[in-house]
Amino acid sequence: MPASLDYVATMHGVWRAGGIAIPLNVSSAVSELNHYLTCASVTRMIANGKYRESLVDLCADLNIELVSVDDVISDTASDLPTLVPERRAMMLFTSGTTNKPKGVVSTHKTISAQITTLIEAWSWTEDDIIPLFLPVHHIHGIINILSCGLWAGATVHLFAKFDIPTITAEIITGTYNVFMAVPTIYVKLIQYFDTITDAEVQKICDGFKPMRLNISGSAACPVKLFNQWRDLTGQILLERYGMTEIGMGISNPYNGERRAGHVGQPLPGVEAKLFDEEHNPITEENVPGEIRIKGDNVFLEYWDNEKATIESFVDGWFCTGDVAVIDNGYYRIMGRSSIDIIKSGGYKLSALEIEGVLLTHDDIIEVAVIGTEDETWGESVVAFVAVADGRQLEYETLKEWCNGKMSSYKIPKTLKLIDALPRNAMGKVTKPDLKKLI
Ligand code: MCA
Ligand code: AMP
Repeated sequence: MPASLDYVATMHGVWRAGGIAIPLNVSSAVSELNHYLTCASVTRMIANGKYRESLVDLCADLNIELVSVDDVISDTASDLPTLVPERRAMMLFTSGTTNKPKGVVSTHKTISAQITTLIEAWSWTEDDIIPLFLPVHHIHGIINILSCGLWAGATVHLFAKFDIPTITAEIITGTYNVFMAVPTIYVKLIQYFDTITDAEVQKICDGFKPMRLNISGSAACPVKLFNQWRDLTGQILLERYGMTEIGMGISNPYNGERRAGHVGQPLPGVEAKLFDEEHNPITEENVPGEIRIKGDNVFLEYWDNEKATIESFVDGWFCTGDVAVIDNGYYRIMGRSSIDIIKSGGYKLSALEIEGVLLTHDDIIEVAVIGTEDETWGESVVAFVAVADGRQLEYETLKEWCNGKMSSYKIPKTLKLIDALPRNAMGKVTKPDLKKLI
């Protein structure tokens, strides 16, 4: 379900009944859903309308009971179980450096910690009104906006998608006092300003001006964007850093200096430290290391994947794979330790997962996927492909072939045909060499 009252009722129903809620992406391809449902051993799928229709065959194949919200919603509450905070509550699928996304399991305790931290740090109150137009199968939409809003008794306006004219119409009338989005959304708003009159732009910027808070996160906010947004709206963006496995970890302050290009300091209740490759903590400023996190906000486990869970912790610290420095007291993210993780439009993508799909194409014999810098999307997906002798491959044909095999944001935006992929002496593809070819 997209963001809707049915979504909220279902999520809370599953939680109160002691189940594990697994919110899924409404625009997933069937093969992606198949992986999530099988991996998570899902027993029951709740979907409405056209989404329900499209799931009939898949659920039948996987022996999953498919019901609509109306089938399960009731006026009279049954006796509900008493839940211990350690009970598993939610599983979100996230890409990593393995081929297929993994299920990140959080407990009621994890979720409560993630929410209460933000309520305190960002001064949520019941007077807040916020739009939710981000997808509701990720932390940003589910925890930072929806759950914090409900916990605080605030008002959350639910939108099934990010539709600029609809949302800006509300902003003009001063409906909202808090706004949270990924950097791509701010870029898209600024691009939209080029398509409307100056007077209309002014009205929208005047709607942003009195808000108490504008937040950017899920991907790096370029300094240029930070400055553009301040010049247009007077809003000093609060940038923060998070991850599916930890919720939010590090944030610029609500009161105090919000520094462009930096993500601030650990949130209340969250321990963060940088470590070098030998697992030694780094204490000096401006020395890069991996961000590691401890706290009640950290997830319980990767579902049914003990090996991955064990490997992602060292001495009780969760290893994020993000590299940062501390620069004059604030964390500054330098990038990720793996070239195979791409952040595009705020979505975390696995190059290996996309390569796995492309390799099923009859004409493709070799493929390597990388992310390149992109002003709108943060990073954009590029596929280097070697085709079989005598075969041709056009970008448009490949794009069409990809439809239905992966969500649209994973489909490569650029195709580079190449005779053979560059490899090192060990035969491993050297992706940094590919970056130089762009
Ligand atoms: C879509 N398109 C893209 C991409 N996505 N092109 C390049 N790169 C992309 N990533 C293309 C489509 O193929 C289509 O092209 C056209 O853009 C419109 O597609 P549509 O899906 O309608 O795009 P949109 O609605 O404008 O989507 C942009 C979006 C969306 C609203 C920014 O990407 C989004 O909601 N992102 C947020 C994801 C998020 O919530 N991440 C948080 C994860 P054509 O027309 O040619 O077919 S949680 C997280 O990261 C942690 C915990 C954290 O810190 O928050
Ligand atoms: P996800 O797995 O979708 O939760 O994505 C989490 C990843 O998003 C992190 O590991 C970071 O690489 C990235 N990320 C989130 N917030 C920021 C930020 N403010 N700056 C840079 N990267 C970020």
